[in-house]
Amino acid sequence: MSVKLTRKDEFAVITLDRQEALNALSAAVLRELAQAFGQVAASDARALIVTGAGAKAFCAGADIKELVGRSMSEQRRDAAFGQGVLACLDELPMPSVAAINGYAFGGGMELALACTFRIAAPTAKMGLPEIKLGLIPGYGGTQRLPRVIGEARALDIIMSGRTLDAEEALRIGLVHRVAEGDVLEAAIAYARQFNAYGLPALRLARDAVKRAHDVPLHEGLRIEADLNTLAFQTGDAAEGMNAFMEKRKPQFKDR
Ligand code: DAK
Repeated sequence: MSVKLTRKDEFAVITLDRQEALNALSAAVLRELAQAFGQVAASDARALIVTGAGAKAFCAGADIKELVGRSMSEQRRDAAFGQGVLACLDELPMPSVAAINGYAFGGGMELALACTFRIAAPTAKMGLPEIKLGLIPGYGGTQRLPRVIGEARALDIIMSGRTLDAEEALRIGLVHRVAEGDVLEAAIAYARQFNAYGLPALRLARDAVKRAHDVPLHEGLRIEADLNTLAFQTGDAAEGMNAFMEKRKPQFKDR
């Protein structure tokens, strides 16, 4: 198994461990990831951390050796499958954090982009180098990158295929933090801040923001009003407002 699902305190941790290929995403790894995301979705984990084994790579992308010699219909099917697997990550009921411990290229960067948040090691290197292979990203990179950093920067990165270091990634908003110490510990510490809040409100907030990209402003405002109204119906909202009135800390119960 190249995908390890473990637990660290209240968090699920998925580690890609195929170090001989810099944790590249073979079809088998994608299938294992799909299974692991399903298990995390059904668990009581407060957040998911995704990382790579070893000091060198988070994930060096799709397995290039497997991409060679595919028919057009096989490629189409593979792209849809890979996109579907990363959509499962994007839509988990809890937040997810990519702990980018080294190279995150191509499908590896797309994996990080499907996480809610990204924390990079100072030595991390990121990019979408598919253009150098005569390809374009196939697991969501052309769609998620511009939504995260804007169209102009995304076009620069995708059409040049260049490599970004952690400092640039932080400056342009591709990653949320650069870790000072161990990147996995930093990702867990980042995720821990969400323990103070209820999962339903966290999920509604994330969904409201993400859906903004798909619709014009007036529809987005309606979505916000709907999801905001939904948040009001939760027990957590009653508890949060009561706690404020009673000048005490809220005890959220995720319902
Ligand atoms: N796939 C397979 N093997 C890989 C790999 C990858 N992406 N990246 C590295 N490896 C393997 C190397 O082949 C080598 O194995 P051996 O040859 O020793 O057996 C081993 O990992 C160590 O790599 P290096 O010897 O190259 O290590 P270096 O430190 O010298 O260089 C590097 C590290 C990350 C700079 C270099 O390995 C590299 O440039 N790797 C490729 C990075 C890359 O181009 N990633 C993007 C891949 S394309 C789709 C369409 C497109 C896509 C997907 C789907 N559909 C239509 C379905 C494209 C997606 C991509 O991600």
